Amino acid sequence: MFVRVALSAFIFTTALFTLFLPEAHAGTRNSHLKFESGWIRVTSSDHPLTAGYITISNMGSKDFVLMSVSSAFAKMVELHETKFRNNVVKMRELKNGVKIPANSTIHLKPKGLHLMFKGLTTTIKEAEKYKVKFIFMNGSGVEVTMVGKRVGSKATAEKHKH
Ligand SMILES: [Cu+2]
Repeated sequence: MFVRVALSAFIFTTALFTLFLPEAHAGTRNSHLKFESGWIRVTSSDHPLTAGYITISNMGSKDFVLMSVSSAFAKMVELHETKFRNNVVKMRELKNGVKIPANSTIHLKPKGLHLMFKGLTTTIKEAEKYKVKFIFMNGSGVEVTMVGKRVGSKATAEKHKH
């Protein structure tokens, strides 16, 4: 009986840990980072690109720089920022990465910072899960599960062109 309770408590703790820190195995250098609400805009078949969004918190005392992102379902993933000028949307690739200062949170969200998945090899479907790897300047990587989501009006989606 005791063993059973202890075991389920262990499983519960492990599940919680996994939920908050996707790669929080003992000794992982990335245990200071938390990834939340990651999602990818759904696509119709044959569509070659889409955008992804996520919230990343750095709970450590050192800055992190997100350098690159990769996934099995896209040939290339770029870090982009969106700027509006005279109602025209402009995209810029952030080749030097995105800084996540110590004790702060960054939000990749529509009309702001985002991930640009290019050369999609699959259709992004609603509620489906996709694994995406985030690589930081110190060489560490974290695999995060992101979910396909349908959001916004058609007009918004069509503005997202490159
Ligand atoms: Cu973009």
